[in-house]
Amino acid sequence: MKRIVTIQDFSCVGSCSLTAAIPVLSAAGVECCGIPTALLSNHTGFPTFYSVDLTQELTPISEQLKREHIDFDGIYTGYIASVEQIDLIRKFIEQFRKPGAPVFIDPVMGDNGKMYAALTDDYPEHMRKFISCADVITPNITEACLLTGRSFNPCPTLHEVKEMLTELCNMGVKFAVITGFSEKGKLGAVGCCDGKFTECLTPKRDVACSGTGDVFASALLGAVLRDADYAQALEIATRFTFEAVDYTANADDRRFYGIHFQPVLGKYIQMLDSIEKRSSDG
Ligand code: PXL
Repeated sequence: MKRIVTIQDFSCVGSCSLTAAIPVLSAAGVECCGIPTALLSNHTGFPTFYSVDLTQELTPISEQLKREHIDFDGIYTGYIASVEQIDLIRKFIEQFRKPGAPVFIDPVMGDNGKMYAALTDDYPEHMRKFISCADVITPNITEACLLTGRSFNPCPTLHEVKEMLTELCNMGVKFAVITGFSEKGKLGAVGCCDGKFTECLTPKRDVACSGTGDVFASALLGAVLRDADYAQALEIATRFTFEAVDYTANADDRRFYGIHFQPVLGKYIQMLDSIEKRSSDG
């Protein structure tokens, strides 16, 4: 069984970050260890939140894991609470990275043209440097604009998205993916690896729920760890995220704060099983 480590916050309520990554990667059959960067009562999209910063805990935890010779088949970062934490996590990656084990950075910074409330103005510049150590990154449109130094455009054309992807790959990333691209009433993700583009669009639902990007990134990593190629992984992550958003849009008990991905995890497992079937059939 593969074992990865994900470094991001634990938001008690909100179906995001660790509470999305751990179940999704577990459904992929991967042991998902979690190092929390902060403990929050609820994510920062709510009008108020209570937060405990865990910056001081990151180094002792990583030293302890080294002492026990624990290693990982992948490293995945999500919401990082400060620029100081970005530097500590870069060191963690340098120490724990191993050949063939992907480094996934989801550069969680904002959405709908706005940075998340708790992040500082110098954060995008630090994130821009940080992503150069990643194999895979998964910004949304807002984050891609921040990383490439563009002003926010909510509806970029496919051509503009491809330009941003090319710039992101030129920063050192192997597979760059931009989520939340929409065209002709459809919504999905576009990726670029070695100058080749891949995309998957699904019907658009009129619902915005937190955790969607975290579910997508976790599902993409799960598929890569199940030996999907990047294009297959992008398709599975997009289709699974659509199933979760669709379920959320139709749920009677829908609350504004979180994606209901849990009821459709079974569909994700089926999609992953089909990768192995496709490769054994062909
Ligand atoms: O889902 C992204 C996310 C993760 N973690 C925290 C957040 C957000 C988005 O608001 O506030 C703490």
